[in-house]
Amino acid sequence: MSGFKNKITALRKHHEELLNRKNEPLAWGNGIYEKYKNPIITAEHTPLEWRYDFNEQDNPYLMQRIMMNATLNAGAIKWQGKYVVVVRVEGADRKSFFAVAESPNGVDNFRFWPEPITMPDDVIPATNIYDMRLTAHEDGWIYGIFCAERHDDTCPGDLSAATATAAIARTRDLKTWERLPDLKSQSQQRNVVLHPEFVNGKYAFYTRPQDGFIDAGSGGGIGWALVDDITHAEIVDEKIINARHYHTIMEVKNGEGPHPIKTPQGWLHLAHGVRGCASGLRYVLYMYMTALDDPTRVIAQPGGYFLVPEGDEYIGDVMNVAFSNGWIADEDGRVFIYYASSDTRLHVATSTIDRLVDYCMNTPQDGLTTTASVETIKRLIEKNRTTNKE
Ligand code: M1P
Repeated sequence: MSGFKNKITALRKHHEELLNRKNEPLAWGNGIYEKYKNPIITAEHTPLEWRYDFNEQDNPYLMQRIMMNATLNAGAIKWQGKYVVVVRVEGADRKSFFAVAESPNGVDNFRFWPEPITMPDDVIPATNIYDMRLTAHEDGWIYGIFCAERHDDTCPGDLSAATATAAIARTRDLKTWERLPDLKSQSQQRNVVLHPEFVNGKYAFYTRPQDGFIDAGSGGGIGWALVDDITHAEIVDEKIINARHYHTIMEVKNGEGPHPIKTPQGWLHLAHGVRGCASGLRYVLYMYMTALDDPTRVIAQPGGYFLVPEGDEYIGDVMNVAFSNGWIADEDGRVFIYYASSDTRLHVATSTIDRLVDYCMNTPQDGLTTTASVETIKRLIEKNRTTNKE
């Protein structure tokens, strides 16, 4: 065999070993969920055919002709018995695109489908698209809501001025997508999520109004808006249902993660919160619950964060970021939480509906001051003192 062919064989073997690598839960977690030893999808997991030209004449050095930078922020859905994620893949050219990967068990052996998604661009074309939230809606469609980024042409001299808009697409098979007009809104929008059920006969959106492309500014938190016609979706009335607060994990920004999971006790929400510090913005995940009869009424809000970047997760393209826009609730009560670390790679954490509801209902709220936090700790100490006497 020629040297070139040997190189290809070795490359394919190395890639297969990565794709077939078994994952295992880490010991000594927090009791709320288990994190896993390996990230589930990295840039190296992308198919070799996307990156290499295998023609010896054209690529004698077997170089990567197209490099991939990151695999992050994935929407998720259980589809035909498989754990399926719609990954934000980012090339070395900084353009993100969507690609489907599937696993038989949700924690390892993820493989990309042969080609990335071709997302129709027949509305106002976008420069970049990312962070899809998947919703299997009760109307029968699977919707993908994602951010469409365009240059802000009102700032002609500023090459980093951009706008964020919620784009809407739908599919029946995750392969062919129909693009609908973007969500119309007075403000810029990112982290928009479609609720899975009709509310008062209307489509319901979790929103995140923001003053600029980066700054949430006066857009007080996670919002909620009802829409009559999803084929011409427009926010007419928007109310904030999960507000930001001074000196909390969501002081600077927050945003809904995947669509909430329905449980007998209420809707279970996963979201991200952002605070500023000397090393920049820190993105962490948090949870809350809302009432079944009114998904805008918060019934539980555990204080502080739920999941943060730890160890190697801290390091990456955008440091100190945990972000999630996909989870899967299995029929047996298990929950697979897909989160990205530092805008670089995708991980899974596993838990159950029961544990997550317990976490939400029984974790003390943020008292918003040091005094309140110390009182909360002392109450637990006292409870344990009493418990130990029995
Ligand atoms: O870089 C961290 C995250 O920043 C954005 O989130 P937000 O709109 O809340 O600031 C998004 O671009 C997200 O993709 C990214 O992970």
